[in-house]
Amino acid sequence: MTLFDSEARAILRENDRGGYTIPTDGLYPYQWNWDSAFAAWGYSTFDLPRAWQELETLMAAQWKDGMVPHIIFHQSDPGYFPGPDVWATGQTPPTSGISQPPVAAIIARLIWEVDKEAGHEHLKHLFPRLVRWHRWWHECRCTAGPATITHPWESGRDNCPDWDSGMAGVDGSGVGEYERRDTGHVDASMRPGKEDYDRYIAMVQFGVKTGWDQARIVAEGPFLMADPGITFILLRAHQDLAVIGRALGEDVSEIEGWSLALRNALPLIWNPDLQAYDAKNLRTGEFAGVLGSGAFLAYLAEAGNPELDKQLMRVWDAVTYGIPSADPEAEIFDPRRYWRGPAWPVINALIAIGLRDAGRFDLEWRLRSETASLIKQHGFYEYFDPRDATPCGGSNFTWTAAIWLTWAGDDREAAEAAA
Ligand code: 2M8
Repeated sequence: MTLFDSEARAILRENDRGGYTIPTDGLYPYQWNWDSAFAAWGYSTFDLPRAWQELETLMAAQWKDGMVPHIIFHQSDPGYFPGPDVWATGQTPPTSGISQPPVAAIIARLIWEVDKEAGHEHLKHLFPRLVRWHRWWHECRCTAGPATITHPWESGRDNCPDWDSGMAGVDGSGVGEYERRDTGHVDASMRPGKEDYDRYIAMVQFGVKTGWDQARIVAEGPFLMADPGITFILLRAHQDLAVIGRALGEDVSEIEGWSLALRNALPLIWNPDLQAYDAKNLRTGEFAGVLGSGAFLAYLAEAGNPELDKQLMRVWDAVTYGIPSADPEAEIFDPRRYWRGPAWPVINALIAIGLRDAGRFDLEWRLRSETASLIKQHGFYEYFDPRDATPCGGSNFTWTAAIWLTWAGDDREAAEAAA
């Protein structure tokens, strides 16, 4: 075990709040949906029972309609805004009113593969819950074909240029006074602007006004965009959930049906002008017209193609470290601002799973060594400037530690030398 491995483990332990793990102390003091799934993957390298517990705590917050919320506010913390009183969802424990990228089934399968026998009972417990969540995605968010989001925060790639066109249609002028907390923890130049926050809060206030009626939010809400990132994650997650179901002897035909429907919808998010998958504003019918890292999650769902390969190599070769979250050759590129340019180790790990599955080991290795280099130079930060590795956002970050333990820290050369 290297020093980095022990440091990564220590970060998970320090961020453990008893059954759930926060992303980082201060900036994000609650349980976040996909962060928690990545934490579980990290624990699976040294504490399997704790890995399963993390997923179980997450799924225990599932709503009656099947949605698994993006934040679970186990205990109140004035250091984060917007907190449970702003979301006002009436859930116990309090939660937010939107979801987040459904990586849990992908990660449940990975953890189960570490020890299938030990995982069997846990999977039996999780499977029906995951099926209900995936059904929620299919019925509440995939009605137009691809997966859609009702708030940029639902995408997990919150401040991406992908959402600019949808954000432009949101009126944030009447949200009233509020005090942001994020800029008290992190340099404001690395976070979204005030106008962005006004709009984020306007969308939350709309949800509250409908009593979090998801059908109304989709039909009438201020923001609705098709998200390539979630589409590919959900597609991969459907496939992995079907694998889990088959292993448990369950009938998986419904899941296979969701999977097929989603794959058939992929042409709807292919933008021929961009020569890539693209987000689409479903309120106007227009493509976002910007290349973001969500497009490259196609590799996770075996949906890559030669045109996308060209785009991948163009944006990747334009920087030094990993896949940038926005196109470095586009005007909107902002290399240190949250999701508008930086490289995110966690997104690199997801893309890498797809590259590895497709046998593209050289690309996977390049992505892994560049990601490892970011962490080795500066530690377990939330995101990094892809040109010069400047660490950005929160430190001692759970998902960065987790992907170090599960992927980035794997030293292929040492393993080859030892073999
Ligand atoms: C970021 O999002 C939260 C809102 O959900 C925020 O900025 O306050 C995103 O990077 C999101 O993907 C992530 O899950 C969360 C916690 O790491 O932080």
